[in-house]
Amino acid sequence: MATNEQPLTLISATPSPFARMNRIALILKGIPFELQNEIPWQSETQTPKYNPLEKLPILLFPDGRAPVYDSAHIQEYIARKYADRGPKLLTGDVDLDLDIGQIVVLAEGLMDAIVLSRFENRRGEDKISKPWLGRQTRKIEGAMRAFGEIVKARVDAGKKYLVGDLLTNADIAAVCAVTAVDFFKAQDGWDGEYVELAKWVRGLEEGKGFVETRPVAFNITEVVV
Ligand SMILES: N[C@@H](CCC(=O)N[C@@H](CS)C(=O)NCC(=O)O)C(=O)O
Repeated sequence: MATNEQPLTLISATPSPFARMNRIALILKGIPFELQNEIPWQSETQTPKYNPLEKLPILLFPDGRAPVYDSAHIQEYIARKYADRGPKLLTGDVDLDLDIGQIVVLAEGLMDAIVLSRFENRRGEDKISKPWLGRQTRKIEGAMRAFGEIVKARVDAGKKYLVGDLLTNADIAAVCAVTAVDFFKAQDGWDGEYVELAKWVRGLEEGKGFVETRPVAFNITEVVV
């Protein structure tokens, strides 16, 4: 690390699996950064100031250039910009990186479905749309089935990681999404159904970057839906 390196700022939320991906990458690469924890659903949040989509994570630069948002976009930037520090997180091979990107997309879709069903559930029994909730549940179950199959195939092949032989953005995204299923209680009994997946996630969760970023609940006091 350059001694005079100014820290980046990551707008984050303590339970956010999206922001967690970026936090893990920054920690693993040893990049100085500060966390600005927000509750993006509350009126006092700074999030809309930096992202018209009003979502976090958002990466702010010390040189004042435009903020960058969307976790996958930030994650790719971290991997490319700091390719010479810590684990590479991308392979540099176009086809393997396509596989990594696909797993990141699957993880993001799973996390989106968890967030949507969580808020649908908060609407109150008389307002919940059962078909909408069912749609999100199908996505969650489908993504978990896919992760179960992906991980089983890799474990059966004697591989520790999802793509190639080193830790990548695919592993980080998968762990963040699957642990969010647990944290938000989005699918009961998945760990009994996908035993290899549960074991694989538990193993990575003990590593540097993962331990420090385990999700922590926050308290939304305003009505969101
Ligand atoms: N596609 C976005 C999704 C991020 C996202 O949904 N973040 C949540 C917090 S976990 C958020 O800020 N939601 C506020 C909103 O949707 O208005 C990303 O990957 O960064």
